[in-house]
Amino acid sequence: MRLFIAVDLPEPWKDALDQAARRLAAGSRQGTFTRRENFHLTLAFLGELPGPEAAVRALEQVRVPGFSLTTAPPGRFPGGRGTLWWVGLEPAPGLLAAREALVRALDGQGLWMDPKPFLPHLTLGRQVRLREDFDAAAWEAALPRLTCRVDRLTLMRSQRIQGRLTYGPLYRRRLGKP
Ligand code: 2AM
Repeated sequence: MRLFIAVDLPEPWKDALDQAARRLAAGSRQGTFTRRENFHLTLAFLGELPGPEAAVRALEQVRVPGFSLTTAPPGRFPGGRGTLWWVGLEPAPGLLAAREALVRALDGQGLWMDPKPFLPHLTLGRQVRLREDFDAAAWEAALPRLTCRVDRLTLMRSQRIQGRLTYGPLYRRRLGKP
């Protein structure tokens, strides 16, 4: 099963991100845009594993306080078949400490093999090709700055169900008091 560890986002974040993705979609001639219920922050992508047990053990070992999360400006990862558009997150110390602790715990279970630097982002759309008349500056100016507290991490399963990319929680780990 395809697993990753994520931060769930509050409903007002999902509303704002959904709006941003819809406005981006309206200005695009191609792209797959994130469905409202799928918005999350990935802290660690684990890939295909035979089961959730080792990831649950790793999460049980994560002992860090809850932290605050704040959005940062949007950005893009260019690709051959179009561009991935995202909203960034501030690399605040609490977020980075939680990610570090998680990577150490995953490594302890033999689950960590992603050498890429951590670039916290919320994906709005993949394989996007914009229309010529898209006003990126106006789109960016309309993005609200969002802040929330994070008090748990979630082990998620990614599946295609009837052709739809679907994420489902398998286990939640509560974080400590700051
Ligand atoms: P993305 O939003 O940048 O595509 C579920 O697929 C989550 O895991 C998504 O947030 C996705 O990030 C991330 N993900 C998928 N494949 C990945 C990979 N090879 N390396 C890192 N993260 C990945």
